[in-house]
Amino acid sequence: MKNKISLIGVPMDLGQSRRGVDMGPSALRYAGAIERLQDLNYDIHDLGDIPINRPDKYEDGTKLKNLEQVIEANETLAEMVDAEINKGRFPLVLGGDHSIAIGSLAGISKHYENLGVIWYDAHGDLNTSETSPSGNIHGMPLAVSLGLGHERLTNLYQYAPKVKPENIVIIGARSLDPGERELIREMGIKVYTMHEIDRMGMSRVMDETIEYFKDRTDGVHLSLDLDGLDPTEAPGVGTPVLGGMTYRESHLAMEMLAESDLITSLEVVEVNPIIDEKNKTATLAVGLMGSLFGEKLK
Ligand code: Z70
Ligand code: MN
Ligand code: MN
Ligand code: MN
Repeated sequence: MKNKISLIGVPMDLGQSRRGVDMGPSALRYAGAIERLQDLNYDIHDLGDIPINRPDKYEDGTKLKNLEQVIEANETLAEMVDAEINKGRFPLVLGGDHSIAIGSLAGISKHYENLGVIWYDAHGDLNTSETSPSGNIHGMPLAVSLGLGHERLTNLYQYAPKVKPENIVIIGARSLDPGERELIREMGIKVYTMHEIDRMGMSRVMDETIEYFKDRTDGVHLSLDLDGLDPTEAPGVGTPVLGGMTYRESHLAMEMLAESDLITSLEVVEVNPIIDEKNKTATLAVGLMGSLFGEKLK
């Protein structure tokens, strides 16, 4: 892992309908994100939070919600991430709802021939404008990055696609819409559902994931959606889904990724302090960042 990290906050909640995820960057900062990494001797450059324009009226219904604002925020983010990688720094993006992965991946992927993506999430986020049951853009970023969906999203930062289906591993899925299942089948996307995690154990899931990425990718982006964890341990998320990955499984996953030295960028998304219990979820997220960045007990 590079020892220079650039931190970018994206206080945006417009990719879905529940307010509060826009406070994610504050909650993660308050939980000690920067100090945690400084204690591990990283050189952290905090670029602050990017400005987000709110719509005059929050959109609802099932068409793409707040499309203009989501595009604008993601364009800004893509430029910033791109610039930080050019300076030789590791981009760490704090969200915000998961629609910000569109901008992260747009800024990151042009630096790689074969960017691997680990999608740690209860959801597949593989909906398109056609298959989305909600119109929430946070349910679409992985499809968008594959080049599927609204043209202004897929072509953000003027290139598409950002990732290849064979370079994606989804971990923790337990809430997939019919259109998403079809896409997973059609494209042969590798998914470890909760069923597989239960059967195989997280240790083997991560061994396989690391082995899978080792030779085929030249960088790996970890997209960490806190709703991948069980809501008893991570209650402060917009869309809690029962039966998720535990605190211990998640720490093990991060520690194994740290050992593998494969991860080249990270985003932490969907922390909603409004519905959290005393910042429990942000604190958990910061702990996971500690493990990912090499924290050891001895
Ligand atoms: C559903 C949709 C989603 C995150 C919820 C939910 C998607 N599949 N993604 N929370 N992070 O509306 O597309
Ligand atoms: Mn997600
Ligand atoms: Mn999710
Ligand atoms: Mn740890």
